[in-house]
Amino acid sequence: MNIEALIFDVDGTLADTEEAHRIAFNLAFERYRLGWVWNRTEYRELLRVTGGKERIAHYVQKVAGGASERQRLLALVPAIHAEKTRFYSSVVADGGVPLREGMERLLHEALATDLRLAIASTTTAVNIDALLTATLGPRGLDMFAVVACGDQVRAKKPAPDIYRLVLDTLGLAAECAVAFEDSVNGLRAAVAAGLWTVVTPTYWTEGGDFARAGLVLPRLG
Ligand code: XBP
Ligand code: MG
Repeated sequence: MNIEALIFDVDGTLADTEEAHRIAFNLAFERYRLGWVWNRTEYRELLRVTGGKERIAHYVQKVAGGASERQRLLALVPAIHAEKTRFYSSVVADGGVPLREGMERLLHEALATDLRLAIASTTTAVNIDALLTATLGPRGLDMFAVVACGDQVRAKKPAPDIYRLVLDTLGLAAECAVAFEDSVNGLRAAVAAGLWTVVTPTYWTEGGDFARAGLVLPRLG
């Protein structure tokens, strides 16, 4: 089978974004006077939970003092996450987060050889729009035939749903595409969807079990 499309994860793969996410989470927690601060060590652990809303809810379960406080905080999660997304997308829109080394060249070379590009991410659409526009210009989003992300699927990574949605939308069998990921959760999702996967770990994901990757590289540059 010929490869007809490249499917990219966003956070950690297209760009090393998690420090910017971490700072945005902490700014939102401060805005809501929660007294929470996620340091790098704790955030690295929390990244095992994919999805920002799910990550905050997971943290609430750990720190809530009792049932009523837990319910009160869980009810606040969507608003806290919306505030976090405002902070994060404004930093990215201002050019605060570059693409990872070699990524822009790969994207342009792939398009030049008539491969289609797609995105399969857990983050929110507004974050992806901000990143692609800030790093690839006003037509950046148009480089991708499919952008599948966030709450478009019920089950987030490591479930294969987001990759299956991309393949279905592209009208391709898994054998006709290659996935690019940075994390164990992302690799599990791509492999479960039948995709041969390249993994380029970051500080946040290095040391994971990438045995089922087709190829593990420190970077694409
Ligand atoms: C990584 C994630 C996301 C980000 C935070 O997504 O799990 O939750 O950490 O972004 P990817 P949100 O699949 O692109 O690696 O707060 O928007 O979820
Ligand atoms: Mg990722």
